Amino acid sequence: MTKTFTPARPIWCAGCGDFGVQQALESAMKNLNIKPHNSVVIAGIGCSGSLQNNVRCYGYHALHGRVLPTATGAKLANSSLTVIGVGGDGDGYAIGGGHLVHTLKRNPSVTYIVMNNGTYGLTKGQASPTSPNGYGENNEEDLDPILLGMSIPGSSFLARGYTGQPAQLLDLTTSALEHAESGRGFAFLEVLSPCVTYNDTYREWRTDVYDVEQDADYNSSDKTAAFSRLMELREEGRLPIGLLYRGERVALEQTALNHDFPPLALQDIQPSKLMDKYQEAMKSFMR
Ligand SMILES: Cc1ncc(C[n+]2csc(CCOP(=O)(O)OP(=O)(O)O)c2C)c(N)n1
Ligand code: SF4
Ligand SMILES: [Mg+2]
Repeated sequence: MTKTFTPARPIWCAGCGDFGVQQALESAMKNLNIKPHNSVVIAGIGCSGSLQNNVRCYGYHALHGRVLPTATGAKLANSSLTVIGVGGDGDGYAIGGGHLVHTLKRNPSVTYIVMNNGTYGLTKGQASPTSPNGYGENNEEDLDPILLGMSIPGSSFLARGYTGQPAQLLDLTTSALEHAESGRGFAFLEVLSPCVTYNDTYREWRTDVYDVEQDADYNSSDKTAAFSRLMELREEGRLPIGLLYRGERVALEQTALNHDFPPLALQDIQPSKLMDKYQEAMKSFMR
């Protein structure tokens, strides 16, 4: 039990953006008084996935690309738990891309932070879905996961931060956690988090980012207008950051759970006590 709460030291390269993501997450959890014994960080495979080793709460290293189904299962099993998914662009948008679509659609009250560095850092720099056309041998256009989220009617919280703007990143991380904590659904926060070893984008992202919070005309609660503006910004080669969309949708745990019973994790499910029910169920299958 003690070991569960003993964070390890980060193993990232000096200057990796992921340090900033961890800093923002830890500060936001502290500011919101989220307790270690009531929170879990579920991580994907990649450099970014090692974040769960470093944070003082429960941690789980999921199968590659399976952060979101694991996180959704944890939330449904114990809806009072703070569930935070973290991972990289390869984990979340390539092998895990289908799960992102369905989680945006289902809207469980889980926070998901993707450290987007436009590369597979851990495996030494192959192209990911967010790598630009021309990165290495990549000749495909890149995916914009925020625009993907905007196109899904069930999505309720979409934001993008940048590790080069740490104060805003802390605000966005706090807002994302608050959205999920208040049972309003899935909070998707993509963070531009440069890989200084295989794809050092600090210089270009510093000039490409466009902070919608400095734009008085940007309305993050009007999905249609926001979607259209984000498309325009993309065509202009800009990278929008800030709170990009927040709306009201019913959260998955409100509809998927039977609220007459406590959450599964809090029920007494000792197999020995359930033997009669088990045998009864087995008999019904044999009829
Ligand atoms: C099933 C499976 N396929 C491929 C791999 C190899 N692999 C390990 S991490 C990774 C991608 C990591 O990229 P990303 O999620 O962007 O994380 P980063 O290291 O950039 O933070 C891949 C393809 C694996 N571990 N398991
Ligand atoms: S290889 Fe890149 S993503 Fe991985 S720790 Fe180093 S800088 Fe970070
Ligand atoms: Mg990556």
